[in-house]
Amino acid sequence: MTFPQLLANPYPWPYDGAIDPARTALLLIDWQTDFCGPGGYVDRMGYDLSLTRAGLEPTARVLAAARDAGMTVVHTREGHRGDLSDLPANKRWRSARMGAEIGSRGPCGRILVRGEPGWEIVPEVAPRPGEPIVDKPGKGAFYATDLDLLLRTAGITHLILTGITTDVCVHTTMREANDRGYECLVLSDCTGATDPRHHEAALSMVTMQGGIFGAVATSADLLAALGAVTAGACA
Ligand code: C5J
Repeated sequence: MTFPQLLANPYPWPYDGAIDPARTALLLIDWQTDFCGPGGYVDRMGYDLSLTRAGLEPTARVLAAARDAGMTVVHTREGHRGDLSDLPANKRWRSARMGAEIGSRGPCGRILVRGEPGWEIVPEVAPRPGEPIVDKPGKGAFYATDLDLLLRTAGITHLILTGITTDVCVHTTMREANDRGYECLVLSDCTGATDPRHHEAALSMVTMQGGIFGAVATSADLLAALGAVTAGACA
């Protein structure tokens, strides 16, 4: 079963016709306590958590619809080895300047270290058994991971991106994916950034030059195309 192209900016998505769940993956990027939970990395840096948490509810609805539609669902987590041997010195230095040194101990365990409570994906969008989780040391989910291999082996050509943060890990991953030929859709209300201006700018960049990296839509647009009932709908 396929689903109709959806209303998106700057073109109906995807470019090549119907949405085919067999060739489409939903990416959930870094929905970790370190980026959207109290006591995590972003909180320790002093940013407003409501900005990075804003996309959680719509993402949970999209996740349910994608699972129902039979799409591949892939989760990612940013984090480093316990001995920090995969942590570039400049990344560590910059985080220390913000009072949240990666690898140091905080209320959610060691910041951005694999296996620590802060590194875990938050319950609202928790992976189900069998859904791949890609652990990445950097911003882009393709760098130093097997994501491309997983997607190509599964026959995936189209990606729907959600996650945090819009301007950093979501954008880097979308750019990497676009260069690899994946047809990308970013869901504007299923992302968030530590600065709302950067969120808006990052979304705007996707749509320039006729959709230089792909297209942008809302979760409601996608749910409508998938025929899912949106929250607040009445009989
Ligand atoms: C950041 C991310 N912002 N997941 N990581 O450092 O966007």
